[in-house]
Amino acid sequence: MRAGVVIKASGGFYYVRSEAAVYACVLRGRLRRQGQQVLVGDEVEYTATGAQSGVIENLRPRRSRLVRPPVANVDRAILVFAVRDPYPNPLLIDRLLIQAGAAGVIPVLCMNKADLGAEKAAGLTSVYRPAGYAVLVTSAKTGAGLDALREVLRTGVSVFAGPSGAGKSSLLNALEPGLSLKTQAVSAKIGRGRHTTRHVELLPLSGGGLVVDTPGFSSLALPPLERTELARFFPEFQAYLPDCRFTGCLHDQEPGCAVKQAVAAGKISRLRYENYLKLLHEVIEQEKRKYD
Ligand SMILES: Nc1nc2c(ncn2[C@@H]2O[C@H](COP(=O)(O)OP(=O)(O)OP(=O)(O)O)[C@@H](O)[C@H]2O)c(=O)[nH]1
Ligand SMILES: [Mg+2]
Ligand SMILES: [Zn+2]
Repeated sequence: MRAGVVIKASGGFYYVRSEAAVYACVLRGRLRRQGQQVLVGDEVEYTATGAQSGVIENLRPRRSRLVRPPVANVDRAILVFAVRDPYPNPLLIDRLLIQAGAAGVIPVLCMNKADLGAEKAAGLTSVYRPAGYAVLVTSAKTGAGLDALREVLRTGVSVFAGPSGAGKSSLLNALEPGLSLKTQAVSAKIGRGRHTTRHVELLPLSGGGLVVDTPGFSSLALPPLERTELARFFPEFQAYLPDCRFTGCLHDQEPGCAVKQAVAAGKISRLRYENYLKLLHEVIEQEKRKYD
């Protein structure tokens, strides 16, 4: 039996890619009867029934699973924000970083449209790199930073996410002109692009790696978290957590909080800490709703 990856599902067929060829496969009846769900990104075993057709016999265990977009075995999330048009919202950046972390996916921040504001890109880089994140600065327009991005994407499966109009599809087109993904100018009136990207598909890059383009969004809820878990998703807090006076410290109003001391000493970005507090209160509200 051969092995491959499902790159697309459409019209009852699963398109399985294996050794640079693509097979339109159906599910073996046994799997269908079991109600087996097959996701884009699933690694499957199949038998070929023709040069371009086959039958899926087995699913390999999933390493991870994203709910939105629904993709299995994602290795990393490329979180694309523009330095402007639209302006980046740091709270949305932090939400996406937490969601990636909670889903077991490695986040890579990509500050795009650097041609429109190098200082803004540098400013955000100086917040997020010391916090422990990989940050790329790119321009789909000038090609700046694309080699570094290509290098990051070279292995495994990467999902592009971020607000509408940030340039996700443009970056992918610049990396791989053959993709011809639809892009759309950011509407001056509403300050953000219309959603131009729809179905989920893994796109192979000629330099290696599979990528998923997704439609942008402007707001996002946190995954269900306990209030005490949130700080775990702030890598730069980790070194200080053992020094808080109280176990279960939420790093809010508690005395003897080592995180707050680190913020006061300039060792943790105030922007990140303030976002932490906003998200903490959101998590607490969410918990209350759950137990009401
Ligand atoms: N100046 C400049 N413009 C860019 C850059 N990247 C993308 N754009 C423009 O920004 C607009 C939106 O780009 P898209 O690639 O469609 O954005 P997207 O993130 O895919 O948007 P959705 O699919 O709606 O989520 C287009 O008009 C692009 O030409 C860049 O690096 N610099
Ligand atoms: Mg797009
Ligand atoms: Zn604390």
